[in-house]
Amino acid sequence: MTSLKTFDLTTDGGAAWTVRAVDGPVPDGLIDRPVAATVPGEVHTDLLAAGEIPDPFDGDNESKLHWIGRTRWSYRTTFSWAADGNDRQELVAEGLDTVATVTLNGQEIGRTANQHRSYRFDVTSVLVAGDNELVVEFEGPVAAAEAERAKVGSWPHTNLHPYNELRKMASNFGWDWGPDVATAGIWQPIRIESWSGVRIDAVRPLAGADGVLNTFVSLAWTDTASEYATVTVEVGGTTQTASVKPGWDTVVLTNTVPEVDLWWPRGHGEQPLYDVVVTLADDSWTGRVGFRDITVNVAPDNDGTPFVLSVNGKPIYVRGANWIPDDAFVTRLNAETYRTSIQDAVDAGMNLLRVWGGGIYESEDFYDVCDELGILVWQDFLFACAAYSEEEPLRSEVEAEARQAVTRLSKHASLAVWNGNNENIWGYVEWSWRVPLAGRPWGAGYYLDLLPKIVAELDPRTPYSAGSPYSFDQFIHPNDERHGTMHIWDVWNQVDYTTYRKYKPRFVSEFGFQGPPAWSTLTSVVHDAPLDPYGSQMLVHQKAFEGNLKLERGLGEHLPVWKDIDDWHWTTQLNQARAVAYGIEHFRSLFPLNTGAVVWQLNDNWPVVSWAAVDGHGIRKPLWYALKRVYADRLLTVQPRETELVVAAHNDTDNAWTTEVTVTRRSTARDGEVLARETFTLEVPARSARISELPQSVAVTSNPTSEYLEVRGADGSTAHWYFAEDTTLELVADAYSTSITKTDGGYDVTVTATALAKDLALFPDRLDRAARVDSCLITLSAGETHTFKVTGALAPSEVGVPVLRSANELLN
Ligand code: BMA
Repeated sequence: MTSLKTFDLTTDGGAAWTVRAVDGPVPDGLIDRPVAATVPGEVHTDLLAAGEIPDPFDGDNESKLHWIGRTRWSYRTTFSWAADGNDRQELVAEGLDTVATVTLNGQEIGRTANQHRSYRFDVTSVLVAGDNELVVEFEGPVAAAEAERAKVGSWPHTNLHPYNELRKMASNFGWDWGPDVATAGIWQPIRIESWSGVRIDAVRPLAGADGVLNTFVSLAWTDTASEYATVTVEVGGTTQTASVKPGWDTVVLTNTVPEVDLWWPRGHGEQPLYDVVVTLADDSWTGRVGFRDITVNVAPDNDGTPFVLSVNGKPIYVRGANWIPDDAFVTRLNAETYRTSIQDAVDAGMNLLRVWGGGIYESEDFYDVCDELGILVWQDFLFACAAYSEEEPLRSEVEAEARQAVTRLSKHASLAVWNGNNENIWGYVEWSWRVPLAGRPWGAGYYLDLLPKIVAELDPRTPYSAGSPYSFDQFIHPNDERHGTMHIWDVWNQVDYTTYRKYKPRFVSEFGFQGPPAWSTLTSVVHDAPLDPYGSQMLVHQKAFEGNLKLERGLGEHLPVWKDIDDWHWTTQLNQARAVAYGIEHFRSLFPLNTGAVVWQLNDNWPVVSWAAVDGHGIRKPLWYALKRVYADRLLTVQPRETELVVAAHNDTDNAWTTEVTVTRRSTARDGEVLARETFTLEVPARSARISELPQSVAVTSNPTSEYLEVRGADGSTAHWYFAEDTTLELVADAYSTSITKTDGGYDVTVTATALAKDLALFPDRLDRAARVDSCLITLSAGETHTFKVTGALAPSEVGVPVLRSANELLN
């Protein structure tokens, strides 16, 4: 006999929770006073909802709320439970953040110290019929991390707090783009499971391109269970059944789906998904799989070490972005917010997101959307920019969390890479850790031994990489451009973005450049008067080391230093977009030597000046539009080679690309006189690149500051080349005229150029926070027209600088 009943203890399930500050640097009147709480949730959002604290994102509130991370918090609920005849009752906590003591009816039933795993406590002898009281008391996370450091020793880390002492999301303690809002709470569902006999403990359905699904079902039995259990797996019209002897903990069932439809990343095919249903008496499990094979080829070649991701045997050029937790308060995220943010990647032409190691093992919602939309996921294990103890108690926590994460996520069709850590191997090699480490282990045992073994055991169909960056050889510098994955951070931190062209990287898994969020996003939280990059609230929302300095130095010869705050905003947004696009055009021009670019970073977790393409309010920055252009399936770009100029064309589609290309050398002056013109037929086979040398007639000029190249494919593909940086380019100040017409729900803003108009951009959110526009960074030659489609309110008389911008007026 098997029976399983679930008793939901979340707020959604009807349980009423409170949270109370137990002790710590708590403001007057709050100590010991219960406040209504949401479960799953976290203390910051509870205090915010109760009106006990102001918005942590606003102004300079962040530092005023640091006491929360040093306070002990107690979550409490009471519930009535009726005996149901089952033998065993267990409290299942899917996620507790982080150092907690769990007490039921006054009796301690467990202690936890890992946000990244779930817990199951036997409460059979503690639960009573009638009223029960459940209390989960959390240590202040900052205090707990410091206490752990005092106890077991210090390991090198970046940023302020010793986040690497605890298994808790690193960026919750603050990062160079994120607020320090170290929090506590019951961040995942919590329930009581009451059962007899046998139940399903975990399911790992691993599907391959051969149509075979191997489903590993773990079972849990009570001591008295004596009857065989029947496990059934159904998928794609096939059914397999096994009869399992009491006490057996794992059974594997193999279903073969005939004529299976393969899952592909977007741009390479469809994303068929198959429901898997596992049943065992009245317990069941459902999930979805996609049938596909994924490999990463890192076998040395004559150029070094490639990093080629292949799906179903077909190499994939990776056009990706790094993903950080999508809200500093992750419990506010849901299926809808994930879908919106992942759509930002899809609409920009991306096919991969890298879930960065300072965040979380992403949610089912995240992976479900990626499975459906064909976005490959590279999941880091949660180690970032630090050394980590390999001793107890951390070691066992790492193993437990890794086993759970791999078990939970291995089913997803989109899961493409497990990666050991973010920059820790690089850190060991270059960041002066060896003196403070004094010979102690620092995490290599996880990345090179424990984690690959766990992946090989539980998810052998998914490739493993020891770190990012990594050269796939212990004796080669982990960030060597010739080998494996590379992070390019000298651009932004030290050198001009033209340095991107000095590299010939096999695969770039991080590179990026900062810019401010949308004006409406910025001014909703920064209230300095007057607004200034160095204003006190602005500096709260610029976390990067010497960030303002790097924004200014990053202008190089490209753009002039701003005259006022409006120009600051536009100039730095524009420079960010150009810098990253410059890098990607170069990387793609190296195909097939280069096999991927993963930009830092797609998203933000609050309103901030950062590397993100989409800001904390979900507004697409100019960078996002630049990414959409350079991540197009077919990219046309002009690149310098040794001594000549070439047109580099990368055709990342399954069809040959044939088009007439016209290259015109024109004047930047009014009417844009045509000085030379050449036409050639571009033929690029499927998934290939072609380099075409440009004829001297167009490639050479004796007037670099007043001429440019316009490259147009008959199929609409476009590229431009400038012989001089904007700071010396002779751009006409009033290079366009504007006309505005009302549409359903918005306006059409049509711009007509009378001379070269560079990087036209419209920012309707400056007039109406809710207004959005469909395009950005449009370059027009004299006579050309572009219509910006705006949804939202607009006062036509206000559509001028700073709402409508181009590079032209920055220079005049
Ligand atoms: C990389 C990332 C993050 C960081 C980013 C920007 O090192 O891995 O740690 O936020 O650079 O500095």
